Amino acid sequence: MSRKFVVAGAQLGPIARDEPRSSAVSRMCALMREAHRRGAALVVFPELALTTFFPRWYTEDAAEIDRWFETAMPNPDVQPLFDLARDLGIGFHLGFAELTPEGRHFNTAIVVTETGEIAGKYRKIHLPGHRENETWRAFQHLEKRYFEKGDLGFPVFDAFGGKMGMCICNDRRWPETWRMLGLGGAELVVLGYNTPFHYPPAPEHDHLQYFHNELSITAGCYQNGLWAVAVAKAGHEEGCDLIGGSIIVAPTGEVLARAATVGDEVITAEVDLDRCAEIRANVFNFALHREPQDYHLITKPK
Ligand code: ING
Repeated sequence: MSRKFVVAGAQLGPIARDEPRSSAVSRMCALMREAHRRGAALVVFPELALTTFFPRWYTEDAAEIDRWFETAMPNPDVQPLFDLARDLGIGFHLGFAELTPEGRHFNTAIVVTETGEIAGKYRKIHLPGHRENETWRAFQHLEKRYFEKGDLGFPVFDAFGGKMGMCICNDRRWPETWRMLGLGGAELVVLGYNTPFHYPPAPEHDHLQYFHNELSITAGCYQNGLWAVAVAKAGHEEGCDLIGGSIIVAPTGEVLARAATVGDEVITAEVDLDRCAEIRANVFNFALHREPQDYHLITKPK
């Protein structure tokens, strides 16, 4: 049985600080309809897709921070997205800020199948940025302050006829992320990102942000023989320019689709999960060629 299907990336343009979740959700519903019109079985939304990228601001007010988090998933704000997905028979990936009943804060993503079940959940492990207010920066990047490190590992789960995995934004820059998912048997990895064009610690690299985005994802796909759909929250958001560059990448590392704007935009490509074998049975046949006994430095604790 063929394991070919169309996937869509639904890139989001800026979400304003005072933009209600209902507005972001209706924008995502419009993108989901367009993805469905193009025959997609799965549509991928960005990281933290319900609100503006709030880690760009410093606050010590716990109530203000918690305002950006979801205490249940689904919840009344996102229910229209779940309902539309079930009506259209399409699955989706959604990134959001998760506040657990125990009061723990995570940068989280889920994959929901066409029947509306949550098939997979991931909590971001590589949290970039800093903890304290660093006033020398044009904007803050306080993910280490507002989120805990994810505690679910890198799950690989059954969905859409294959093995799926997730990561989130900065995770994509770390080869260990992709190898963990590859070793876990993932055939398709979906992820969202919010990546500022300006990187305050090394502004001389600003012009390389799109290159580093593609370099990280295409390498991850090729070196682990898997597909990826990577989707941006993009555009000039509350004074901060976020890169677009959403892409769909094949196990060969080839980019099959790329966003052309920094706004709301759907990109699509047909994935064939059986094509992972071209890589996994040959150049990156882990059983035959990989030598973990020589890699001890890679997994040495800090
Ligand atoms: N954003 C950025 C990312 O990893 C960053 C942070 C930007 C790190 C540029 C290094 C260079 O894409 C998130 N949300 O992780």
